[in-house]
Amino acid sequence: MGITILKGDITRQSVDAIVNAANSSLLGGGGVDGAIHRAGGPAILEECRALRASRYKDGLPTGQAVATTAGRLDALWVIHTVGPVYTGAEDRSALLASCYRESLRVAGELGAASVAFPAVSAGVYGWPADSAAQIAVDTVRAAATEVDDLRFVLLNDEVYAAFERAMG
Ligand code: AR6
Repeated sequence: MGITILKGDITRQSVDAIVNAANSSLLGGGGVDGAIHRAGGPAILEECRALRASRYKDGLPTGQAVATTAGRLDALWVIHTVGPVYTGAEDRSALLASCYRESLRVAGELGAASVAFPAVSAGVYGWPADSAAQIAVDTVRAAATEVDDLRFVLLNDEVYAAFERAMG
């Protein structure tokens, strides 16, 4: 698998699947979630609502992932995952790692060969950039996956620099 890091807006990527740093409601929000729904259009929210009415009545649990259409994005699917909110009081690293593993598992089920990831939890959810980047890079490197083109697409300069360090 090739792993690359890119600076910019993930909604501009042309890939099989774009991963969304969602919240458990699956009904949208700010940050990358807002950008994906805005750029992809209402078809994504429609499928999210259907998921809430069926498989995820209580919302998508933290650390899990689920796919929908990508609407008008230049992708086939959006894979929604819910990162943990950062807290110094408890180590939630395993949940953050799970977001990457589960997103790759879903990508594998879909047959996605190229996947773009944002820095899950590194925005509104407050995860320190270096730690978020290290967990992301270590987890995807360790994953058994069919995905052969994996891109981290990072809007924030500080987060991009953290991923550069984590890539080594
Ligand atoms: N392309 C790439 N990265 C982006 C983009 C973009 N268009 N927009 C923001 N980022 P966040 P979280 C970066 O807050 O921390 C939402 O309201 C951003 O700079 O989007 O997991 C959800 O609904 C940061 O580095 O996600 C949840 O309620 C990274 O994406 C909550 O925020 C993640 O920041 C999730 O918080």
